[in-house]
Amino acid sequence: MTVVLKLGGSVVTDKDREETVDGESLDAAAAAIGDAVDDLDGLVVVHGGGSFGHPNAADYGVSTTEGTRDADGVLAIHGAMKTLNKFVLRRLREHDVPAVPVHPLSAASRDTGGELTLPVQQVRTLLGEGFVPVLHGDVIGHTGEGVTVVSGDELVVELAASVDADRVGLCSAVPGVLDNDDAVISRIEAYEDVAEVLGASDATDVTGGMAGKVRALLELDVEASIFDLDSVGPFLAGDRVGTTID
Ligand code: IP8
Repeated sequence: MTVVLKLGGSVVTDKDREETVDGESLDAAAAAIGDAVDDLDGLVVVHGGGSFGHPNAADYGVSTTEGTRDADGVLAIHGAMKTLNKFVLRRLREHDVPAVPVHPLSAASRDTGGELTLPVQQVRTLLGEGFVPVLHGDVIGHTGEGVTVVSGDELVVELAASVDADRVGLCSAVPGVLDNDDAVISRIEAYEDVAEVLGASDATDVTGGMAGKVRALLELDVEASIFDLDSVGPFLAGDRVGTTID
Protein backbone atom coordinates (compact mmCIF):
# COMPACT_ATOMS: atom_id res chain seq x y z
CA MET A 1 0.00 0.00 0.00
CA THR A 2 1.30 3.46 -0.96
CA VAL A 3 0.18 6.31 1.28
CA VAL A 4 0.36 10.09 1.08
CA LEU A 5 0.17 11.58 4.58
CA LYS A 6 -0.09 15.27 5.37
CA LEU A 7 0.89 16.52 8.80
CA GLY A 8 -0.99 19.79 9.26
CA GLY A 9 0.92 22.87 10.37
CA SER A 10 -1.38 23.12 13.39
CA VAL A 11 -0.29 19.62 14.45
CA VAL A 12 3.49 19.97 14.18
CA THR A 13 3.87 23.61 15.29
CA ASP A 14 2.60 25.83 18.07
CA LYS A 15 0.39 28.10 15.98
CA ASP A 16 0.34 30.81 18.66
CA ARG A 17 4.12 31.23 18.85
CA GLU A 18 6.00 32.24 15.72
CA GLU A 19 8.49 29.67 14.39
CA THR A 20 7.91 27.26 17.26
CA VAL A 21 7.71 23.50 16.77
CA ASP A 22 5.25 21.49 18.86
CA GLY A 23 7.93 18.98 19.80
CA GLU A 24 5.61 16.59 21.61
CA SER A 25 3.09 16.35 18.75
CA LEU A 26 5.78 16.12 16.10
CA ASP A 27 7.46 13.34 18.05
CA ALA A 28 4.18 11.43 18.44
CA ALA A 29 3.53 11.69 14.68
CA ALA A 30 7.09 10.64 13.86
CA ALA A 31 6.86 7.67 16.26
CA ALA A 32 3.59 6.49 14.67
CA ILE A 33 5.15 6.79 11.21
CA GLY A 34 8.25 4.95 12.39
CA ASP A 35 6.13 2.07 13.71
CA ALA A 36 4.21 1.72 10.44
CA VAL A 37 6.63 2.55 7.66
CA ASP A 38 8.16 -0.91 7.21
CA ASP A 39 4.73 -2.41 6.50
CA LEU A 40 3.95 0.07 3.70
CA ASP A 41 5.03 -0.20 0.06
CA GLY A 42 5.62 3.52 -0.01
CA LEU A 43 5.00 6.65 2.04
CA VAL A 44 5.17 10.31 1.04
CA VAL A 45 4.90 12.86 3.85
CA VAL A 46 3.83 16.46 3.28
CA HIS A 47 3.76 19.05 6.05
CA GLY A 48 2.12 22.44 6.31
CA GLY A 49 3.53 25.62 7.78
CA GLY A 50 1.62 26.45 10.96
CA SER A 51 3.66 29.13 12.74
CA PHE A 52 6.42 28.83 10.09
CA GLY A 53 6.09 30.36 6.62
CA HIS A 54 2.64 31.89 7.06
CA PRO A 55 3.88 34.93 9.06
CA ASN A 56 6.57 35.59 6.41
CA ALA A 57 4.00 35.16 3.63
CA ALA A 58 1.77 37.70 5.40
CA ASP A 59 4.72 40.14 5.77
CA TYR A 60 5.30 40.07 2.00
CA GLY A 61 1.60 39.93 1.05
CA VAL A 62 1.96 36.54 -0.60
CA SER A 63 -0.84 33.96 -0.89
CA THR A 64 -1.71 31.21 -3.36
CA THR A 65 -2.98 33.90 -5.76
CA GLU A 66 -1.10 37.11 -4.79
CA GLY A 67 2.59 36.93 -5.62
CA THR A 68 5.84 38.77 -4.98
CA ARG A 69 8.92 39.43 -7.10
CA ASP A 70 10.97 40.35 -4.01
CA ALA A 71 13.76 37.75 -3.74
CA ASP A 72 14.11 38.55 -0.03
CA GLY A 73 10.46 37.58 0.40
CA VAL A 74 11.00 34.33 -1.47
CA LEU A 75 14.00 33.51 0.70
CA ALA A 76 12.19 34.43 3.94
CA ILE A 77 9.15 32.23 3.23
CA HIS A 78 11.09 29.34 1.68
CA GLY A 79 13.76 29.59 4.39
CA ALA A 80 11.18 29.34 7.17
CA MET A 81 9.60 26.29 5.54
CA LYS A 82 13.00 24.66 5.09
CA THR A 83 13.74 25.26 8.78
CA LEU A 84 10.53 23.47 9.75
CA ASN A 85 11.29 20.73 7.22
CA LYS A 86 14.63 20.14 8.94
CA PHE A 87 12.89 19.72 12.32
CA VAL A 88 10.40 17.28 10.78
CA LEU A 89 13.18 15.29 9.09
CA ARG A 90 15.23 15.14 12.27
CA ARG A 91 12.30 13.71 14.27
CA LEU A 92 11.49 11.21 11.54
CA ARG A 93 15.12 10.09 11.43
CA GLU A 94 15.08 9.68 15.23
CA HIS A 95 12.32 7.12 14.65
CA ASP A 96 14.29 5.39 11.88
CA VAL A 97 12.10 6.67 9.06
CA PRO A 98 14.24 6.91 5.88
CA ALA A 99 13.05 10.49 5.35
CA VAL A 100 14.63 12.81 2.77
CA PRO A 101 13.58 16.35 1.76
CA VAL A 102 11.96 17.42 -1.51
CA HIS A 103 11.48 21.19 -1.82
CA PRO A 104 8.59 22.23 -4.10
CA LEU A 105 10.26 25.57 -5.03
CA SER A 106 12.87 23.61 -6.98
CA ALA A 107 10.32 21.64 -8.99
CA ALA A 108 6.78 23.02 -9.05
CA SER A 109 5.24 26.05 -10.80
CA ARG A 110 1.94 27.68 -11.67
CA ASP A 111 0.74 28.94 -15.03
CA THR A 112 -1.09 32.25 -15.61
CA GLY A 113 -4.37 30.65 -14.57
CA GLY A 114 -2.78 29.54 -11.29
CA GLU A 115 -2.82 25.87 -12.25
CA LEU A 116 -0.16 23.87 -10.41
CA THR A 117 2.38 21.64 -12.16
CA LEU A 118 4.36 19.35 -9.87
CA PRO A 119 6.91 17.10 -11.58
CA VAL A 120 7.27 13.98 -9.45
CA GLN A 121 9.81 11.73 -11.12
CA GLN A 122 12.27 12.42 -8.28
CA VAL A 123 9.58 11.51 -5.71
CA ARG A 124 8.76 8.29 -7.56
CA THR A 125 12.43 7.34 -7.85
CA LEU A 126 13.07 8.04 -4.16
CA LEU A 127 9.99 5.97 -3.24
CA GLY A 128 11.20 3.13 -5.45
CA GLU A 129 14.54 3.20 -3.66
CA GLY A 130 12.89 2.89 -0.25
CA PHE A 131 13.03 6.50 0.93
CA VAL A 132 10.22 8.55 2.43
CA PRO A 133 10.14 11.86 0.53
CA VAL A 134 9.09 14.75 2.78
CA LEU A 135 7.58 17.76 0.99
CA HIS A 136 6.18 20.95 2.48
CA GLY A 137 4.06 23.97 1.70
CA ASP A 138 6.35 26.43 -0.07
CA VAL A 139 6.58 29.29 -2.55
CA ILE A 140 6.81 28.47 -6.26
CA GLY A 141 7.26 30.37 -9.51
CA HIS A 142 3.95 31.64 -10.89
CA THR A 143 3.74 33.05 -14.42
CA GLY A 144 2.75 36.74 -14.23
CA GLU A 145 2.85 36.87 -10.40
CA GLY A 146 6.46 36.23 -9.37
CA VAL A 147 6.10 33.57 -6.70
CA THR A 148 2.99 32.47 -4.84
CA VAL A 149 2.35 30.04 -1.99
CA VAL A 150 1.68 26.38 -2.68
CA SER A 151 -0.13 24.79 0.25
CA GLY A 152 0.52 21.33 1.57
CA ASP A 153 -3.08 20.41 0.72
CA GLU A 154 -2.51 21.25 -2.95
CA LEU A 155 0.64 19.12 -2.96
CA VAL A 156 -1.23 16.19 -1.42
CA VAL A 157 -3.89 16.29 -4.14
CA GLU A 158 -1.24 16.40 -6.90
CA LEU A 159 0.86 13.66 -5.33
CA ALA A 160 -2.06 11.32 -4.70
CA ALA A 161 -2.63 10.86 -8.42
CA SER A 162 0.95 11.02 -9.58
CA VAL A 163 2.40 8.44 -7.18
CA ASP A 164 -0.66 6.15 -7.51
CA ALA A 165 -1.46 6.41 -3.82
CA ASP A 166 -3.86 3.84 -2.39
CA ARG A 167 -4.77 6.04 0.57
CA VAL A 168 -4.49 9.71 1.43
CA GLY A 169 -4.55 11.01 4.98
CA LEU A 170 -4.72 14.51 6.39
CA CYS A 171 -3.74 14.75 10.03
CA SER A 172 -5.30 17.94 11.37
CA ALA A 173 -5.99 19.58 14.73
CA VAL A 174 -9.54 18.17 14.79
CA PRO A 175 -10.58 14.48 14.72
CA GLY A 176 -12.38 14.86 11.38
CA VAL A 177 -15.04 16.99 9.73
CA LEU A 178 -17.37 18.00 12.52
CA ASP A 179 -21.13 18.48 12.34
CA ASN A 180 -23.03 21.25 14.14
CA ASP A 181 -22.89 19.24 17.39
CA ASP A 182 -19.11 18.76 17.06
CA ALA A 183 -19.52 15.06 16.26
CA VAL A 184 -17.23 13.57 13.60
CA ILE A 185 -19.00 12.96 10.28
CA SER A 186 -17.82 9.48 9.36
CA ARG A 187 -18.29 9.63 5.58
CA ILE A 188 -18.67 12.36 2.94
CA GLU A 189 -19.54 11.39 -0.63
CA ALA A 190 -20.63 14.77 -2.02
CA TYR A 191 -20.00 18.37 -1.01
CA GLU A 192 -23.74 18.97 -0.68
CA ASP A 193 -23.69 16.49 2.25
CA VAL A 194 -21.70 18.98 4.32
CA ALA A 195 -22.17 22.37 2.61
CA GLU A 196 -24.43 23.62 5.38
CA VAL A 197 -22.09 22.48 8.17
CA LEU A 198 -18.93 23.86 6.60
CA GLY A 199 -20.54 27.18 5.78
CA ALA A 200 -19.60 29.89 3.34
CA SER A 201 -17.04 31.77 5.46
CA ASP A 202 -14.61 28.86 5.42
CA ALA A 203 -14.51 28.95 1.61
CA THR A 204 -12.56 32.21 1.76
CA ASP A 205 -9.59 30.49 3.45
CA VAL A 206 -7.34 30.06 0.42
CA THR A 207 -4.57 27.81 1.73
CA GLY A 208 -6.57 25.74 4.18
CA GLY A 209 -9.97 25.56 5.72
CA MET A 210 -12.08 22.46 5.97
CA ALA A 211 -14.33 23.40 3.04
CA GLY A 212 -11.36 23.68 0.68
CA LYS A 213 -9.89 20.40 1.94
CA VAL A 214 -13.14 18.50 1.50
CA ARG A 215 -13.72 19.90 -2.00
CA ALA A 216 -10.19 18.98 -3.10
CA LEU A 217 -10.32 15.50 -1.56
CA LEU A 218 -13.66 14.75 -3.23
CA GLU A 219 -11.92 15.25 -6.59
CA LEU A 220 -9.48 12.41 -5.90
CA ASP A 221 -9.92 8.93 -7.32
CA VAL A 222 -8.69 7.39 -4.07
CA GLU A 223 -10.23 7.41 -0.63
CA ALA A 224 -9.02 10.18 1.69
CA SER A 225 -9.35 10.60 5.43
CA ILE A 226 -9.18 13.54 7.81
CA PHE A 227 -8.23 12.70 11.39
CA ASP A 228 -6.18 13.94 14.34
CA LEU A 229 -2.81 12.99 15.81
CA ASP A 230 -4.19 10.07 17.84
CA SER A 231 -5.27 8.35 14.63
CA VAL A 232 -2.03 8.56 12.64
CA GLY A 233 -0.95 5.05 13.72
CA PRO A 234 -4.35 3.41 13.13
CA PHE A 235 -4.67 5.17 9.76
CA LEU A 236 -1.27 3.94 8.61
CA ALA A 237 -2.19 0.43 9.81
CA GLY A 238 -5.17 0.51 7.44
CA ASP A 239 -7.97 1.35 9.88
CA ARG A 240 -10.87 3.62 8.99
CA VAL A 241 -10.48 6.73 11.16
CA GLY A 242 -11.96 10.22 11.38
CA THR A 243 -13.88 11.33 8.31
CA THR A 244 -13.60 9.28 5.12
CA ILE A 245 -14.05 11.23 1.88
CA ASP A 246 -14.67 9.31 -1.33
O1 IP8 B 1 0.33 25.36 5.82
C1 IP8 B 1 1.75 26.88 3.32
O2 IP8 B 1 1.45 25.53 3.58
P1 IP8 B 1 0.11 25.13 4.37
C2 IP8 B 1 3.20 27.16 3.61
O3 IP8 B 1 -0.10 23.70 4.03
C3 IP8 B 1 3.65 28.56 3.33
O4 IP8 B 1 -0.99 26.02 3.82
C4 IP8 B 1 2.97 29.72 3.88
C5 IP8 B 1 4.71 28.78 2.60
